[in-house]
Amino acid sequence: MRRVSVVSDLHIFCSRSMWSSKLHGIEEAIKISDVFVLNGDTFDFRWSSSKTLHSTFEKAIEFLKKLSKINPNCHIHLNLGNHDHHAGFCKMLDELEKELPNFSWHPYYLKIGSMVFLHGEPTERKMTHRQLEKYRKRWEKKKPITEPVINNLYDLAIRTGTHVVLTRLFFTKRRMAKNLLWYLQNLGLGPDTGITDVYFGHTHVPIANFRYKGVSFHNSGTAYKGMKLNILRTLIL
Ligand SMILES: [Mn+2]
Repeated sequence: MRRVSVVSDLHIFCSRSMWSSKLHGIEEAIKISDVFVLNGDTFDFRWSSSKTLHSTFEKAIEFLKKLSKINPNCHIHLNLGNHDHHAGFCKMLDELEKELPNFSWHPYYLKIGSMVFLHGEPTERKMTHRQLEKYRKRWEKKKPITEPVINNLYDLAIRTGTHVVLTRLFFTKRRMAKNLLWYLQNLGLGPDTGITDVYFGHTHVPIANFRYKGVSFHNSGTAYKGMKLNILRTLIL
């Protein structure tokens, strides 16, 4: 029996993220877990205010090193999302994986037993894995946003709750579950292969145990200001 904790969308380096106030909870979870999954958009290289991307990557690597030292018996898995999938960063993660025995990274998904962990862009629409790869490539080419106007508009949307309202309208639970299953089916990880649980993020709205076609869906929310972040816990046989 392995104890698993999952968290997603910390958006570290983005000024809207309250990740540092969640750090204590994360550390405590690592202490009592055998597996800890960072489920995508852990780092935000698009909204980062640092001068160079490389210095941001280095800070991210330091953060991961610190987490992995908290409990050597806890394996840290980093799944990437659209905000932290970057070729330069991937190279550094390869090196880190060689250096740390209790750290692994996965560009798209992680499967442990009957559970699948993925960031969750395919919640948006029916997406094949090939389409997801293209989607990530487009994100990688996007320049960091430095224009204060756009940043302020986004801040306003978060503050007034518009972000949550729009997300709930657009991403109904059933629609998200349906799209995720379609993607997993395409990957060869459909419910017929024995998958029981899907952990995802990306949409920023927490979901606990939403059942659809025999599979349970879970979303841990986000560390964005004014929004909810749950560190999800489960057991794997
Ligand atoms: Mn995302």
